[in-house]
Amino acid sequence: MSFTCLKVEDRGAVGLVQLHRPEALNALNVTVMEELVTCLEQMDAREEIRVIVLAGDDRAFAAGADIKEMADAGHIEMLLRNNIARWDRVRRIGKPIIAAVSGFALGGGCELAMSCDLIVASETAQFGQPEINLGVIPGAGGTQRMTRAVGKSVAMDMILTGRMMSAHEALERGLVARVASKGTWLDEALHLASEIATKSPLALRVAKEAVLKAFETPLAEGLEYERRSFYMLFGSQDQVEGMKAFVEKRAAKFTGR
Ligand code: DAK
Repeated sequence: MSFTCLKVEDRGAVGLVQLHRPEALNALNVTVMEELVTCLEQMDAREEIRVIVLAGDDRAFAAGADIKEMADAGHIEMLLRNNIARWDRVRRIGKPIIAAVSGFALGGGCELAMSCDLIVASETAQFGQPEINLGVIPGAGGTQRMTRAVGKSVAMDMILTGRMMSAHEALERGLVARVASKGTWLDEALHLASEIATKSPLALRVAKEAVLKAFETPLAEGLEYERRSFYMLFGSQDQVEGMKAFVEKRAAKFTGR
């Protein structure tokens, strides 16, 4: 399938997906979201792709859901559009997704970045949940994921004022994993993705699931889940190869089996 609002390419084992609607700062209208989830699902299904990088451009990751598209919608229409179903599909992608954020990541854009597994930010990145200025609240996880990422007090500060958070503050608060310089943000994200792509695809998938479990289960249940997942990987060729390679002092070659 070809996409009108995405630029997509393979970089070895890394699938690079770039939102491409620059005239609207990559605002997430129905077309962008539908293309995005379709593309992510396609990459998830391709064995040769091991890690996905989701990016925007220098100026914006995404400045939110498309306000012009929502402005005249009523309650029932919003319900019937069922956009939330698309967001749920992002959540079900099994491969690691790195959000590479430069410029604005606002509203749904910030929520999209937080739906990814980790964020690499350009020093120019600005995160925010400005929905309060539009008379609404975040609708795709902002109140939940922001709170888990930065804690209640800072999340309240962001969501009740609609203020923006700089990349450095986001790093300090734990919202992003790494900050890169203005000219290198995408390369840094791709480099990190390539490094992760050398690991066992099975172990990556299971590790992602286990970390995400931490948000949804009590500790004892999460520990039990982790233990079962750990044992399960001893049924994989990748575990045999990984440990054998260590003993033989060579780099492991993981196949995902
Ligand atoms: N929607 C539509 N168009 C947008 C946009 C947006 N979110 N953000 C920017 N644009 C458009 C502008 O209208 C402008 O288009 P033209 O007027 O030139 O045609 C163009 O992008 C360039 O923007 P500006 O001229 O405003 O550029 P500036 O550098 O002056 O300002 C800005 C940049 C990012 C500060 C400003 O554009 C801005 O405040 N944008 C809105 C940010 C915002 O409020 N974002 C939150 C949107 S609400 C849901 C799930 C999620 C959501 C909703 C439902 N469901 C599951 C149902 C999420 C909601 C949101 O994200």
